[in-house]
Amino acid sequence: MKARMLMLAALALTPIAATAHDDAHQGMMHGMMPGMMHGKAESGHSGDSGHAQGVGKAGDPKKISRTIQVLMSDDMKFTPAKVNVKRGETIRFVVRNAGQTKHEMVIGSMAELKEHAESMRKMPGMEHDEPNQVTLDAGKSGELVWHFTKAGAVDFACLQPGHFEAGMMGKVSVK
Ligand SMILES: [Cu+2]
Repeated sequence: MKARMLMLAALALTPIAATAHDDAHQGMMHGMMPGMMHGKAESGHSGDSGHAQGVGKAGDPKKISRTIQVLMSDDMKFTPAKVNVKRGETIRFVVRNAGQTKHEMVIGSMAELKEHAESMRKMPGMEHDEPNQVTLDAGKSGELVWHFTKAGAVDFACLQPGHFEAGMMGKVSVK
């Protein structure tokens, strides 16, 4: 009876040992994972933040690299519609609405701008006071200070209802 108990105990121990081994193995794997995860998380993070910061961020008005004049007109155009900047530059856009209707300059990714234009269509008159945009009544001038942190293309558009759809957009090429 005792021997049988021991046998059972021994049999019972075998799977436990195997499990323990697996656990240890997994533990080792797990021990390796943080490094792997870290690398993965890091690249994922930089990818994410790269997406989020891909267009740059609000610039410090005290650290202006250059000023660029931008004209907005009723023919649904930004002049210039193509702007070249260097990576790391903080640009002060001095924007003037030369038209008879309200226009705005909004900086963002094309996906963000499309989404924003969509909600503007649903809720006309929806006004924002965000650092990535300047909304101007006819004849008014305003400023937009933007820090271009990443090389690539950054889009801008007028999201007044119908304007984006009419092609009122431009592109900043960051090199
Ligand atoms: Cu417009």
